[in-house]
Amino acid sequence: MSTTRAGSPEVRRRTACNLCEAICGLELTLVDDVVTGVRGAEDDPLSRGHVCPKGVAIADVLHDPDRLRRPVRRHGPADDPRWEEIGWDEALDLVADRLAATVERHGRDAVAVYLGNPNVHSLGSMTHGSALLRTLGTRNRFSATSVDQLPHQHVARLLYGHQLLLPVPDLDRTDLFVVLGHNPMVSNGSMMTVPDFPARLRELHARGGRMVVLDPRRTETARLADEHHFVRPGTDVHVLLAMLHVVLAEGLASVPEWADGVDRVREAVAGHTPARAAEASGVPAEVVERLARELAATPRAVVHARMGVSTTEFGTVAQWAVQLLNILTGHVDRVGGAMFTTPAVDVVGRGLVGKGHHGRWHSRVRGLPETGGELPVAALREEITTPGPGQVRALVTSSGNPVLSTPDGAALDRALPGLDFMVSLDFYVNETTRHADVVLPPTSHLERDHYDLVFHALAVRDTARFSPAVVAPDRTQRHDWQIHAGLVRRLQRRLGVPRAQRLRSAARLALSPTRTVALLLATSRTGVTLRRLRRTPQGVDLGPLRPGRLPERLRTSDRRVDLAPALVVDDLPRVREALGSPPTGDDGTLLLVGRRHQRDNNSWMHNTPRLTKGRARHELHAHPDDLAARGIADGERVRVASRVGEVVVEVRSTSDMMPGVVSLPHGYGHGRPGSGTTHAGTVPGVSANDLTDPERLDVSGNAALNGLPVRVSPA
Ligand SMILES: Nc1nc2c(c(=O)[nH]1)N[C@H]1C(S)=C(S)[C@@H](COP(=O)(O)OP(=O)(O)OC[C@H]3O[C@@H](n4cnc5c(=O)[nH]c(N)nc54)[C@H](O)[C@@H]3O)O[C@H]1N2
Ligand SMILES: Nc1nc2c(c(=O)[nH]1)N[C@H]1C(S)=C(S)[C@@H](COP(=O)(O)OP(=O)(O)OC[C@H]3O[C@@H](n4cnc5c(=O)[nH]c(N)nc54)[C@H](O)[C@@H]3O)O[C@H]1N2
Ligand code: SF4
Ligand SMILES: [Mo]
Repeated sequence: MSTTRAGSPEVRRRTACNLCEAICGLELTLVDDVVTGVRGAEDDPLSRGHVCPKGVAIADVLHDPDRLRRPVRRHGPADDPRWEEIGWDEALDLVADRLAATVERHGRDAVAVYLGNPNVHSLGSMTHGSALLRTLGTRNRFSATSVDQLPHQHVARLLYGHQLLLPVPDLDRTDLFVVLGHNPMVSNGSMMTVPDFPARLRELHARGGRMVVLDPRRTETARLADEHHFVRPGTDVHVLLAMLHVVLAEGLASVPEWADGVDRVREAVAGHTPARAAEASGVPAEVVERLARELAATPRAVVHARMGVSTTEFGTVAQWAVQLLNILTGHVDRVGGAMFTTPAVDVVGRGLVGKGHHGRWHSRVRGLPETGGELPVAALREEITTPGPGQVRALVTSSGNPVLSTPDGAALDRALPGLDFMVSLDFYVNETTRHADVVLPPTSHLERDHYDLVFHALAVRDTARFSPAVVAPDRTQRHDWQIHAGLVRRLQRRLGVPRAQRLRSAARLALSPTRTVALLLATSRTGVTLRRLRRTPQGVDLGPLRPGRLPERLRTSDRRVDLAPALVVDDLPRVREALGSPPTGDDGTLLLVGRRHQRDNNSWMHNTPRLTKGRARHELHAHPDDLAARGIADGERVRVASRVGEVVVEVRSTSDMMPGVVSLPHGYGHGRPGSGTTHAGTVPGVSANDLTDPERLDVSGNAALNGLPVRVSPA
């Protein structure tokens, strides 16, 4: 780095990467507070030295001149804004005034909130974020959860009694790993914190284990699999139900003593034969049968399904079927199967996160049920644009970019200027926050302490690690939690919250996230304290996942698992209807799926040239036969059109795609004017969510982003 003074001493600091669920331990070198090197921490008991290109680029955010350090207020339209820096008090007062005025004039539901993905990666947002939601008291709460893992949470509550109580694959000891709609070689695992997936996969193979992948694309993970089968998008549900059918019909099931209702399951899957599943999915019946038998016959085996399965029209039934397959083949709560973690801070056991619920209220326009207190984000746009009592007039976004990340983002983009007021907590002006009247930027990752409350609880090994801030922010900056505290204090006063209650809440909010973690650890049964973590910056190893936690670990009222919850079984007629009419037509439609790349991070790491250089990777991938049938050559620009919109993008011909399926990554489409990042605006690409359809939902309210019918033609 040229800005450093020659001769300044080099210092070493530890941190943890918070960019994805893998939470790798990192070793940084710094000269004069400038990060000059990033390495994976070899002695980290969880990540064991792993680091990926994004982790190497983590300091690019810290040093990015485009990153906001102080609040800004927009003058002029979002397409051609002039941003004025203002002071924190002025900004927080202004935001509180406008939000309170909206509540007074139009009611609490007139303020909507959207929480994006990095929210769960920020300790301060985790400890201090819920106070703002409580203070606003709106039912119009949305988050990235409903374009992601909502079916997992829905099923976790229905089966195990808590939305975050999910068994994690015991990847380090399993001998058969069946993976559907998941590409951990690129994504580094999800709903399964697994840094260093490549090494863990090598170890699996070294002990004679096997990995089987079902995916409509021959992915980076599929290439390393012992078996890969193309599956038609949206049809995994049929494969999984047929596997369940085989397990039950062939007497391969063992029902744990803590589970009830297997007869209702048997009845529910009766018609789901491998032959019918094969017809719908393209996965041969022989494979479906064999996989079911192998799963039952292998003592250490586990099924895991992620984005490609969750974000389909049957995400909930499919994730339920995954859990049931693991349970009924004797692999839940067992070594080498899927087990519950024992985190040092047990957010589930200690009730720090609620159990969840469903259908307590419904969205105003479409009548969609809430799940876990959130409405489907696919309904956000219509709640803003449909007039009437309860219409959304103001919006708070925090660490998100729904214009690029939620279905029909283009329509949301058009709707946002119609709001009376918008505020965003974010350190970038992005495609969404460019619409905000005020942007409140928190400190970035390396400027604040971190303890991971969420991902230790989902990790393939029990560990705990505390990472103090690497560099001190300048005094005019604010942490996420301080912004939350400042907003809550001001809003409470304006909304007439009684003084006694305000004082109680002020005392709670004055406690820093680190103090909160220290207190939580002080009463942890694992013996981990903040002091010990400070002395052990690489992290404390609490050992492999432990079997035999059930039924004690269950949070259901009777400490039992109902295998056939009504909210799942009631959706089966819809599945059977789909089984009769597989999704691809002879009408020339192709099915669109998503794709991630090792150097992309959803929509927001595109401002760092280090990650965007090299061969472009935003193209539509399509099978050569599908292109030939349409007279399209490799590299040409094509028009991709769905029910809701169209984009024009370069195409790449590859037999890695299943015929009839095309793939486009999300998180691109930075060409919109007014976004404040210089480099991201030059990265080509279009937004996949200008195509995705807000009407396509799972019963949980999760968006069916994958398996979208599109037409592809020469541009
Ligand atoms: N490098 C990188 N890593 C990331 C992220 C990132 O943006 N970049 N994002 C992080 C986040 S927020 C998350 S949630 C995780 C997600 O991590 P993953 O679950 O691994 O997500 P994807 O890479 O989108 O993989 C989904 C796979 O599903 C396949 N697929 C699509 N439709 C279907 C279907 O109907 N059936 C089946 N069987 N497969 C289907 C796609 O081809 C794709 O290979 O990744 C995290 N890690
Ligand atoms: N078609 C399609 N759409 C998808 C997906 C897909 O596979 N296909 N994947 C979905 C998934 S899994 C996800 S998680 C979503 C992600 O979608 P979102 O959560 O809506 O957005 P991100 O792209 O993660 O943008 C995160 C924003 O948070 C800011 N940020 C980063 N760190 C912090 C912080 O500590 N504090 C604050 N206040 N802000 C911060 C960044 O600057 C950035 O602007 O996209 C979803 N959309
Ligand atoms: S795998 Fe995830 S946590 Fe690890 S370095 Fe890469 S982005 Fe960071
Ligand atoms: Mo995600």
